[in-house]
Amino acid sequence: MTVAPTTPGRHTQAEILSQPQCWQECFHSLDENDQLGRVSKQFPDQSDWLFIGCGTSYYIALAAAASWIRITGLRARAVPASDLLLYPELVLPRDARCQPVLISRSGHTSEVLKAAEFLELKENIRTLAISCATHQPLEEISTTTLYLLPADEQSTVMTRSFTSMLLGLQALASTYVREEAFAAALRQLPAPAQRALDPMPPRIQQFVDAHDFADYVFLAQGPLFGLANENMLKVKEMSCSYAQCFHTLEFRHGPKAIVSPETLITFLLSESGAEAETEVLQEVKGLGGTTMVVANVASSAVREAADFVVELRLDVPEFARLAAYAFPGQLLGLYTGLKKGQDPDRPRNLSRVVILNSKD
Ligand code: F1P
Repeated sequence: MTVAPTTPGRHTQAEILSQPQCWQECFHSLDENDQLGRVSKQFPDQSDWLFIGCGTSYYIALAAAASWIRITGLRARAVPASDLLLYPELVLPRDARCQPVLISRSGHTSEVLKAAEFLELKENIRTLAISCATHQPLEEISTTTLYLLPADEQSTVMTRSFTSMLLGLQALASTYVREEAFAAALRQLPAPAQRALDPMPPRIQQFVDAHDFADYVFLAQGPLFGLANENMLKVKEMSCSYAQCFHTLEFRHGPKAIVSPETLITFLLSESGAEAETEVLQEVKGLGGTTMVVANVASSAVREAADFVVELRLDVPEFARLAAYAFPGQLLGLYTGLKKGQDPDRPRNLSRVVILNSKD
């Protein structure tokens, strides 16, 4: 029987465009059986949080740690699972107990499983996991698992699972400190996020079709640095393009040497750091770079220095906007991959889950 050829990128595109609706379903799933209340009671009064993941899930950890500090006022850090395994003394505080959170869409990534076993069995630390899949090894090892099942993808590349698990952890943080206003802002996101997303696909596809970029740079500071890394990874995974990521102001200290019209430099502009970040944007434009800006609202100075502007226009607290900053990079990677004749549903060299041989 011949299998009908699927349209390249069909699944990935559908999953990208489903995000606002998916978020709605995830919040409903979290609230209907009070998953967040149950977890916050199970891990009370922890003071030092450690978010752990691999690949895209490590970038969730970066954004979740920044969110946790802002929402709860507690200490929080993010590490790739590999660092915990290879350098535990650099990661685990000697004098205090931390609360680990293991992030894994599949619940099956070998390094995350090894990290969970190390923490639970060797360090005797109770762990919280967050995943988009059930009946996977991680839930057997971790003490408790937060499930975001509507966010799972058919695709290899993580898109809605990234934004949904980030929102789920932000919602958990607001539950801990009873930040009702922030919790409500997150749950109101789907509708305005849909309005922000709707015009993006045709605009970004047109921008991609009108340019041939040699490589890509993503820049951001603070809570958006994890998002810049994720945007960078989407372009790499879906289009096999060379993409890098730096803190915005760090770009001046050497990496600026690569600025040219063939390099697309994307700025994820924050609200708190907008003035300083816009100065770097203006410098890059002055050097002849091609610039793209993702901002909640673009100032006139930004519009003057940007070749392409994506505005989110989300009337929510700054940290509640983080997930939506993933949309442009996801679409840029999708349309760039399609333009290069690739199939983002089957990214080169990648597997949906990284499972290592037991000897590793
Ligand atoms: C993490 C991950 C993804 C990557 C690819 C392979 O998976 O490394 O970041 O894009 O899909 O798996 P998980 O631990 O979140 O399932």
